[in-house]
Amino acid sequence: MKRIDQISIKLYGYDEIWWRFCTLLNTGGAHYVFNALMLLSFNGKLILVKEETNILHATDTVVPCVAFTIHAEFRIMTDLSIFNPNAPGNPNNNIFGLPFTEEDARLVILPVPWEVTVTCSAGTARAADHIFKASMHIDLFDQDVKDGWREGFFMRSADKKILMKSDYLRKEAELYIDYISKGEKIEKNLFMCKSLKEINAGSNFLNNWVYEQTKELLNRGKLVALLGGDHSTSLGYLKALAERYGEFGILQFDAHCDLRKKYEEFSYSHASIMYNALTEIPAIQKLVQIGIRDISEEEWAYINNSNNRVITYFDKDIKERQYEGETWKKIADEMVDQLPHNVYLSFDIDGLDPKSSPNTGTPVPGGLETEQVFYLLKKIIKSGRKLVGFDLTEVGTGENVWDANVGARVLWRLCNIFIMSSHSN
Ligand SMILES: [Mn+2]
Repeated sequence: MKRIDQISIKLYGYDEIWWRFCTLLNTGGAHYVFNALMLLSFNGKLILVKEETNILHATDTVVPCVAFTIHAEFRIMTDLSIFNPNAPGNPNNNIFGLPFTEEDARLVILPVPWEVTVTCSAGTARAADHIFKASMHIDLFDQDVKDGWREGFFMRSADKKILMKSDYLRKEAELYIDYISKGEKIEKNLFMCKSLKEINAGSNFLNNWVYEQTKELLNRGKLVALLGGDHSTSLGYLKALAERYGEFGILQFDAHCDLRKKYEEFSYSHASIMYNALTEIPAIQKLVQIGIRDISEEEWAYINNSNNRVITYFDKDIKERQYEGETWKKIADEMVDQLPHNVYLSFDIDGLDPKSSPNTGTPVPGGLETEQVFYLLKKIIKSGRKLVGFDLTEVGTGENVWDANVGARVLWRLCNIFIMSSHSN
């Protein structure tokens, strides 16, 4: 621990460097102080501050600064020299048993405990807690990204108020879905009208909440992963990303198109996430869907009228091409070519074969294998494209730990791939 009396600093430009410096002020990392020269290390990079030249130098980026004086106490950053990555996961640490704080972590996972509009079986609102427990059993060695975790992964705890709101509205939604599924008219029943209004207002609230949370994390320079909850939860994050990056494309692994306009009269149903994203966010240039095996007539028409904004690789077509001798490499290369430079990954776990997620909300036979998916993601990064964010949604919570185990392992690989992408672009 080193004590420094005072710090204040003003900088021009380079938000990320500025944020990193603020993080250092808040959480630590000052290593040497000699008069007006300060050496800081952060994420393995050296930041050098010199008063006399008013220059902040971080690796190869030079940022002009107007002035600074020093006045603060620094804590030492997460010290990995005392952390044994080969030991069993410590549940007193954070996700994957890692010892990082949010401030120190490069990648922050935001759980969104929400499942108001799920169709068949509920449970995914509690997936993050189950995944957290299952994540303790993961070995911290990734063959593709060996030291990715050293940059810090951190998961926030699930917001209890959001979960309570989801539970309450879910009960209303169950009654409502039961009512309309029998062909009853909503207008005839005042209670159902009121329920529908409340659910749609709740979804609006949730979308704004996710937007605010993710925007704040992005502004602090974090890599952000969203962990559902049902698939509707990512809309606010997509809006925050559009503001930050401008144009981007979505790569969606899913059994369903999620292109329904107002499914069951819910404005923000899990079955409408991609329809809503494409409608409300013009910055989304392209949607590439993979593994789809459940589609309505309305969605089929939407895709065909989308002017190639939506490209859908149906599970049936992928498999038939493979049965005819085409390789996954060839098909994956073609998928990569469809994507623009910035890519957001929306990973609905039901895109995988249901053996991987038997308790997901709306399981459908068929689907993708985990390694098939990771192979494609690595190809996207090798192509020079940039992963700007991802969500993992619809992970079920059954009586055994299988769904959470798969969810944790998929999340681990995705976090590492996200780090890999952040280095290569
Ligand atoms: Mn979905």
